[in-house]
Amino acid sequence: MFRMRHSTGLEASSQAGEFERFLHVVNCEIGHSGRFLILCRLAVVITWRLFARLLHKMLTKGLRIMNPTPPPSDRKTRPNTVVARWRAAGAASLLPLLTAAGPGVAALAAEPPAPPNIVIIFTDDQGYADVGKFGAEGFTTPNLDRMAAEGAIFRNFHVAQPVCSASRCALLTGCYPNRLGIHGALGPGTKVGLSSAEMTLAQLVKQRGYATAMFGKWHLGDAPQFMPLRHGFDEFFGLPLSVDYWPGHPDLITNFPPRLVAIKREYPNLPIYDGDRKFREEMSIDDLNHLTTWYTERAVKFIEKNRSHPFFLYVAHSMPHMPLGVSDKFRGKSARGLYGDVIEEIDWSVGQILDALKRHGLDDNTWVIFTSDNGPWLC
Ligand SMILES: [Ca+2]
Repeated sequence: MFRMRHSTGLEASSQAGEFERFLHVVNCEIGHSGRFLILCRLAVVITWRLFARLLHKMLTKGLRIMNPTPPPSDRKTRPNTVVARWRAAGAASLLPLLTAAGPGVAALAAEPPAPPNIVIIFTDDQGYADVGKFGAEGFTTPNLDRMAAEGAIFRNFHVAQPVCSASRCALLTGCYPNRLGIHGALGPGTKVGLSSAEMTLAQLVKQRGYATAMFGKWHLGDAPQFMPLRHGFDEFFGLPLSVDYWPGHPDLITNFPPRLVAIKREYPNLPIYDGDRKFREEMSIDDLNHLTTWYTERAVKFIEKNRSHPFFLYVAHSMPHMPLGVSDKFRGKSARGLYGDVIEEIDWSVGQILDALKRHGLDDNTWVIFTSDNGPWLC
């Protein structure tokens, strides 16, 4: 299944078109327990292969019978597929639904179903117990809890590496990140990034007529050739890196050892991008506090714009990675301080996205997957 190829850096390559190992592991070593969580509206925590098989069956078999870009007018009249109705199965496990996906689609070959929209909500360093369903104290996550109640929870589940860039590389390419030369967390000005030889999830679904967007933290290379618009995303708003690669880091003076402060003060400006242009040359503390709101607003607009068109939306929150930022809507609201406020704002963001899907009648034909990239660093 896995053809090993030794490659590094810009020349790194893989057989990314092999969908068998696509969309993998979304892992959450969340919380002190060191265990993993995934949650989706139909809340799914997945092992690689299960999810890869689902997408494989849907997109390489099921969608083969469809028009690549079904006319909007046809979309509402088409019956949902078995897969499209998986949400209605409530807390049923994903496996039987995956098994049913292939035959279900094939049986409807005479009348092609609408392809499902895909939403992946990816948090940065969120812990296992940082969701109400998993025992959070001092703050609440009603929207995530609702996803857990209506969907499925997968607790045993792994990522390729417990660190930002490598985990994202694995998610978007389906490849072990070391095979692609992506190790750990890439710093500013790195000469290594996601190779153009790779096929990302965005590029894959674009072949089937999906609109694609990414809002949030990229962290797969900050040079122009590595950025999201070069890897299948129609839209991008967010940061090229983690929020701590920032000379304006507000905690530098009080919380960091002098040696580390000296290193971070030498970082170049941390810009915010809108597409391939800079929305900000240098992020400010006020910007940091608005990131979650901005990502959410963009996500909702993207859903509205593509409500009659299949889409893939990847929301990669910069939070709750340090330094923390939260809008005034949530600042001081939780009993767990700034961290609790930040998680409550992320939960609000999830609710905004779910509400947008429901408002436009898309919630029965959209997969929503929520997970953290690697688990907490505030141990
Ligand atoms: Ca991370």
